[in-house]
Amino acid sequence: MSTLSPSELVLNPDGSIYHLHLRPEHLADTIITVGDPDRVPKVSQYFDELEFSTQKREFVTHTGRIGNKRLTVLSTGIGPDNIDIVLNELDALANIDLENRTIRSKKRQLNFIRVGTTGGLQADHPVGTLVSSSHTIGMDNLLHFYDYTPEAEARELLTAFTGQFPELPVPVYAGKANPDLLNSVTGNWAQGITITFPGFYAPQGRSLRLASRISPELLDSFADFSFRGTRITNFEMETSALLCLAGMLGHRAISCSVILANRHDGTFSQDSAGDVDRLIRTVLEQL
Ligand code: R1P
Repeated sequence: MSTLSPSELVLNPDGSIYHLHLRPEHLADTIITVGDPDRVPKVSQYFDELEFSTQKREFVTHTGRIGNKRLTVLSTGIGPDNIDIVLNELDALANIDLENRTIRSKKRQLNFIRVGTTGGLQADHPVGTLVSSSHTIGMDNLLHFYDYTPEAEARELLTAFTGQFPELPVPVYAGKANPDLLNSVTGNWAQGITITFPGFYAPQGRSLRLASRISPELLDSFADFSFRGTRITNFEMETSALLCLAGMLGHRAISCSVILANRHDGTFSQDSAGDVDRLIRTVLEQL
């Protein structure tokens, strides 16, 4: 059996995985990912018991229990590049024997639930709307570095999207949420396609002092796209990487967000802390 070299599988002197600073026993099967490190205690405040916490760089981790359910909540920081680190390192904790540096034959499946903030696209989704992502379109480049073969429905979505928008400035990819996990978030959610961008400013059409090469008109016209009756609901910076990498690794993932900004009417939430807290409580109740 081949072993992973120290340069490939990088461990800290205490045996923890390099960036996240976690050992296998610190990881629950269900992992809530949040962008903001300060959002981790805002989730774990609802735990009945906190058993472990640590931080390295922007990666803050709390593991604990609500009732009998063991949960890990972990901050990823901003962007798909960080999701690359988080997904690979958490999967290594679950599915690689770190002492022998070998991949385990029996695989452990993890559940990932992103709890994030987002920009809404549709007129009927005001700030404060909760969104679950049924599908994702990646305008970031992360999955182009992997041998990613989307399933048939994601391929159809990609064909439809690139057919309607042939002048996109970058190559894109598509993926979908795990349907079983997606069905567990029910009730007052808007469900739709999430577009993930590799930046907050020019990639999402914002121009402060530097002009964006992606026109606001093109971004606005994404609101008119629909795939099998499902519209594009929101823009953010992690979902494509999370859903697609989790699927490739045999894990289950969904992305849940609250709309803090709405592109259609130019509004921003007057109570972002309250909106995020409502998202957290809704997800924890429905898990
Ligand atoms: C940008 O402000 C950040 O907020 C959104 C975006 O995806 C990006 O990470 O999500 P989080 O609030 O979860 O970080």
